[in-house]
Amino acid sequence: MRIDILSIFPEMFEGPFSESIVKRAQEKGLAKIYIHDIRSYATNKHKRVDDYPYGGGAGMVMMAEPIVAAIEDLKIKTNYDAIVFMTPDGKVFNQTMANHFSSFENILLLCGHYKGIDERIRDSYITHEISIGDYVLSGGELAAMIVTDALVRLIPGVLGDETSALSDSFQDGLLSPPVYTRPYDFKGFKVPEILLSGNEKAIVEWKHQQAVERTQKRRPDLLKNGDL
Ligand code: 6GU
Repeated sequence: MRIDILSIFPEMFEGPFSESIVKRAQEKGLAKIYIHDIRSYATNKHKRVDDYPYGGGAGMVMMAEPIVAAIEDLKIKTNYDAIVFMTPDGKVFNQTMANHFSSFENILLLCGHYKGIDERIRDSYITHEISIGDYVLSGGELAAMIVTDALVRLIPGVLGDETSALSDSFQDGLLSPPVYTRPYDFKGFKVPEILLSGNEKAIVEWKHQQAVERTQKRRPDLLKNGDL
Protein backbone atom coordinates (compact mmCIF):
# COMPACT_ATOMS: atom_id res chain seq x y z
CA MET A 1 0.00 0.00 0.00
CA ARG A 2 1.14 3.49 -0.87
CA ILE A 3 -0.10 6.49 1.12
CA ASP A 4 0.71 10.04 -0.03
CA ILE A 5 -0.04 12.84 2.39
CA LEU A 6 -0.39 16.51 1.46
CA SER A 7 0.19 18.93 4.33
CA ILE A 8 1.50 22.39 5.14
CA PHE A 9 3.20 20.89 8.24
CA PRO A 10 5.14 17.90 6.87
CA GLU A 11 7.47 17.77 9.89
CA MET A 12 4.58 16.80 12.15
CA PHE A 13 4.59 13.28 10.70
CA GLU A 14 8.23 12.48 11.46
CA GLY A 15 7.82 11.20 15.02
CA PRO A 16 4.67 9.10 14.71
CA PHE A 17 5.75 7.44 11.46
CA SER A 18 9.23 6.51 12.65
CA GLU A 19 8.18 4.37 15.60
CA SER A 20 6.49 1.06 16.26
CA ILE A 21 4.22 -0.68 13.74
CA VAL A 22 4.15 2.03 11.07
CA LYS A 23 7.94 2.16 11.09
CA ARG A 24 8.24 -1.61 10.79
CA ALA A 25 5.68 -1.75 7.98
CA GLN A 26 7.76 0.74 6.00
CA GLU A 27 10.99 -1.12 6.71
CA LYS A 28 9.41 -4.34 5.47
CA GLY A 29 8.29 -2.52 2.31
CA LEU A 30 4.63 -3.29 3.07
CA ALA A 31 3.70 0.39 3.46
CA LYS A 32 5.14 3.26 1.46
CA ILE A 33 4.32 6.60 3.05
CA TYR A 34 5.30 9.90 1.45
CA ILE A 35 4.72 13.33 2.96
CA HIS A 36 4.48 16.26 0.55
CA ASP A 37 4.65 19.94 1.46
CA ILE A 38 1.75 21.85 -0.13
CA ARG A 39 3.77 25.04 0.21
CA SER A 40 6.34 23.76 -2.26
CA TYR A 41 3.59 23.90 -4.90
CA ALA A 42 2.78 27.57 -4.24
CA THR A 43 3.55 29.70 -7.28
CA ASN A 44 3.37 33.20 -5.77
CA LYS A 45 6.59 34.63 -4.44
CA HIS A 46 5.62 34.53 -0.76
CA LYS A 47 4.62 30.86 -1.05
CA ARG A 48 1.15 31.67 0.26
CA VAL A 49 -1.30 28.81 0.34
CA ASP A 50 -4.28 30.59 1.96
CA ASP A 51 -6.37 33.67 1.26
CA TYR A 52 -9.39 35.59 2.56
CA PRO A 53 -12.82 34.03 2.09
CA TYR A 54 -15.15 35.48 -0.56
CA GLY A 55 -18.16 36.99 1.16
CA GLY A 56 -16.20 37.68 4.32
CA GLY A 57 -16.19 35.85 7.62
CA ALA A 58 -13.57 34.71 10.05
CA GLY A 59 -10.52 32.66 9.13
CA MET A 60 -8.57 31.98 5.98
CA VAL A 61 -9.27 29.48 3.23
CA MET A 62 -6.71 27.19 1.61
CA MET A 63 -6.37 28.19 -2.04
CA ALA A 64 -7.24 25.81 -4.85
CA GLU A 65 -4.15 26.49 -6.96
CA PRO A 66 -1.29 24.92 -4.93
CA ILE A 67 -3.42 21.98 -3.78
CA VAL A 68 -4.57 21.22 -7.31
CA ALA A 69 -0.99 21.56 -8.57
CA ALA A 70 0.13 19.06 -5.93
CA ILE A 71 -2.67 16.58 -6.66
CA GLU A 72 -2.09 16.82 -10.43
CA ASP A 73 1.63 16.29 -9.94
CA LEU A 74 1.10 13.20 -7.76
CA LYS A 75 -1.49 11.81 -10.18
CA ILE A 76 1.12 11.68 -12.94
CA LYS A 77 2.92 8.91 -11.07
CA THR A 78 0.12 7.24 -9.16
CA ASN A 79 -3.41 6.11 -9.89
CA TYR A 80 -5.30 6.73 -6.64
CA ASP A 81 -8.09 4.51 -5.36
CA ALA A 82 -9.11 7.33 -3.04
CA ILE A 83 -8.31 11.03 -2.71
CA VAL A 84 -9.37 11.79 0.82
CA PHE A 85 -9.92 15.17 2.44
CA MET A 86 -9.39 15.11 6.21
CA THR A 87 -12.09 17.39 7.62
CA PRO A 88 -14.31 17.60 10.73
CA ASP A 89 -17.39 17.67 8.47
CA GLY A 90 -16.45 14.37 6.82
CA LYS A 91 -17.79 10.88 7.51
CA VAL A 92 -16.74 9.73 10.97
CA PHE A 93 -13.97 7.12 10.66
CA ASN A 94 -14.57 3.66 12.10
CA GLN A 95 -13.16 0.12 11.83
CA THR A 96 -15.47 -0.79 8.93
CA MET A 97 -14.02 2.11 6.95
CA ALA A 98 -10.48 1.15 8.00
CA ASN A 99 -11.02 -2.40 6.72
CA HIS A 100 -12.40 -1.07 3.44
CA PHE A 101 -9.59 1.43 2.84
CA SER A 102 -6.87 -1.03 3.80
CA SER A 103 -7.61 -3.03 0.66
CA PHE A 104 -6.69 -0.01 -1.50
CA GLU A 105 -3.38 0.08 -3.33
CA ASN A 106 -2.87 3.88 -3.45
CA ILE A 107 -4.39 6.53 -1.21
CA LEU A 108 -3.90 10.29 -1.09
CA LEU A 109 -4.71 12.10 2.16
CA LEU A 110 -5.16 15.87 2.05
CA CYS A 111 -4.83 17.68 5.38
CA GLY A 112 -6.98 20.79 5.71
CA HIS A 113 -6.28 23.90 7.76
CA TYR A 114 -7.70 27.29 8.63
CA LYS A 115 -11.41 27.46 7.78
CA GLY A 116 -11.12 24.77 5.15
CA ILE A 117 -10.20 24.43 1.50
CA ASP A 118 -11.72 26.10 -1.54
CA GLU A 119 -14.92 24.15 -2.19
CA ARG A 120 -14.01 23.63 -5.85
CA ILE A 121 -11.24 21.21 -4.83
CA ARG A 122 -13.80 19.14 -2.96
CA ASP A 123 -16.15 19.23 -5.93
CA SER A 124 -13.61 18.12 -8.50
CA TYR A 125 -10.82 16.08 -6.89
CA ILE A 126 -11.92 14.64 -3.56
CA THR A 127 -13.45 11.15 -3.58
CA HIS A 128 -13.89 10.71 0.20
CA GLU A 129 -14.10 13.02 3.22
CA ILE A 130 -13.10 11.69 6.62
CA SER A 131 -13.43 13.04 10.16
CA ILE A 132 -11.99 11.20 13.16
CA GLY A 133 -14.68 12.35 15.58
CA ASP A 134 -16.99 15.13 16.67
CA TYR A 135 -14.44 17.66 17.91
CA VAL A 136 -12.30 20.18 16.08
CA LEU A 137 -8.54 19.84 15.62
CA SER A 138 -6.24 22.61 14.44
CA GLY A 139 -5.56 20.70 11.27
CA GLY A 140 -6.04 17.41 9.47
CA GLU A 141 -2.50 16.17 10.22
CA LEU A 142 -3.18 14.32 13.46
CA ALA A 143 -6.30 12.82 11.89
CA ALA A 144 -4.28 11.67 8.84
CA MET A 145 -1.76 10.01 11.18
CA ILE A 146 -4.55 8.17 12.97
CA VAL A 147 -6.13 6.96 9.74
CA THR A 148 -2.71 5.91 8.40
CA ASP A 149 -1.96 3.91 11.55
CA ALA A 150 -5.36 2.21 11.44
CA LEU A 151 -4.84 1.20 7.79
CA VAL A 152 -1.20 0.17 7.95
CA ARG A 153 -1.67 -2.29 10.81
CA LEU A 154 -4.29 -4.12 8.74
CA ILE A 155 -1.91 -4.82 5.84
CA PRO A 156 -1.19 -8.57 5.82
CA GLY A 157 2.25 -9.29 7.28
CA VAL A 158 2.53 -6.01 9.21
CA LEU A 159 1.56 -7.40 12.61
CA GLY A 160 3.83 -10.10 13.93
CA ASP A 161 0.99 -12.38 14.94
CA GLU A 162 -1.15 -12.57 11.81
CA THR A 163 -4.31 -13.08 13.82
CA SER A 164 -3.87 -10.25 16.26
CA ALA A 165 -5.69 -7.61 14.17
CA LEU A 166 -8.64 -9.99 13.98
CA SER A 167 -8.99 -10.05 17.76
CA ASP A 168 -8.98 -6.24 18.07
CA SER A 169 -11.82 -4.44 19.72
CA PHE A 170 -14.38 -3.55 17.00
CA GLN A 171 -13.11 -6.11 14.51
CA ASP A 172 -16.03 -8.40 15.42
CA GLY A 173 -18.27 -5.53 16.51
CA LEU A 174 -17.43 -6.07 20.19
CA LEU A 175 -14.99 -4.54 22.63
CA SER A 176 -12.08 -6.81 23.62
CA PRO A 177 -12.29 -8.97 26.75
CA PRO A 178 -9.96 -8.26 29.71
CA VAL A 179 -6.45 -9.74 29.56
CA TYR A 180 -4.01 -10.79 32.29
CA THR A 181 -0.36 -11.75 32.62
CA ARG A 182 1.93 -12.82 35.46
CA PRO A 183 1.92 -12.70 38.41
CA TYR A 184 -1.15 -14.83 39.16
CA ASP A 185 -1.66 -12.99 42.44
CA PHE A 186 -1.06 -9.23 42.22
CA LYS A 187 -1.45 -7.68 45.70
CA GLY A 188 -4.26 -10.11 46.41
CA PHE A 189 -6.05 -9.63 43.08
CA LYS A 190 -6.07 -12.96 41.28
CA VAL A 191 -6.38 -13.93 37.63
CA PRO A 192 -9.79 -15.51 36.82
CA GLU A 193 -9.46 -19.29 37.40
CA ILE A 194 -10.95 -20.17 34.01
CA LEU A 195 -7.85 -18.78 32.24
CA LEU A 196 -5.68 -21.30 34.09
CA SER A 197 -8.04 -24.23 33.55
CA GLY A 198 -6.48 -25.39 30.27
CA ASN A 199 -10.01 -25.86 28.91
CA GLU A 200 -9.64 -24.10 25.52
CA LYS A 201 -13.32 -24.26 24.62
CA ALA A 202 -14.46 -22.88 27.96
CA ILE A 203 -11.87 -20.11 27.71
CA VAL A 204 -13.05 -19.05 24.25
CA GLU A 205 -16.63 -18.97 25.54
CA TRP A 206 -15.62 -16.97 28.62
CA LYS A 207 -13.75 -14.41 26.51
CA HIS A 208 -16.72 -13.99 24.22
CA GLN A 209 -19.10 -13.58 27.13
CA GLN A 210 -16.79 -11.00 28.73
CA ALA A 211 -16.62 -9.13 25.42
CA VAL A 212 -20.42 -9.06 25.13
CA GLU A 213 -20.86 -7.95 28.76
CA ARG A 214 -18.25 -5.24 28.41
CA THR A 215 -19.84 -3.98 25.19
CA GLN A 216 -23.32 -3.99 26.73
CA LYS A 217 -22.07 -2.00 29.69
CA ARG A 218 -19.74 0.48 27.98
CA ARG A 219 -20.90 0.76 24.39
CA PRO A 220 -24.49 -0.49 24.01
CA ASP A 221 -24.67 1.55 20.78
CA LEU A 222 -22.31 -0.96 19.13
CA LEU A 223 -24.76 -3.82 19.67
CA LYS A 224 -27.61 -1.90 18.02
CA ASN A 225 -26.26 -0.80 14.64
CA GLY A 226 -24.67 -3.21 12.21
CA ASP A 227 -22.56 -0.35 10.84
CA LEU A 228 -20.15 -0.40 13.82
CL1 6GU B 1 -10.03 15.16 9.85
N1 6GU B 1 -9.64 17.58 10.82
C1 6GU B 1 -9.81 18.54 11.74
N2 6GU B 1 -9.24 19.73 11.55
N3 6GU B 1 -10.50 18.36 12.86
C2 6GU B 1 -11.05 17.15 13.04
C3 6GU B 1 -10.92 16.12 12.12
C4 6GU B 1 -10.20 16.37 10.99
N4 6GU B 1 -11.61 15.05 12.58
C5 6GU B 1 -12.11 15.43 13.74
N5 6GU B 1 -11.80 16.69 14.03
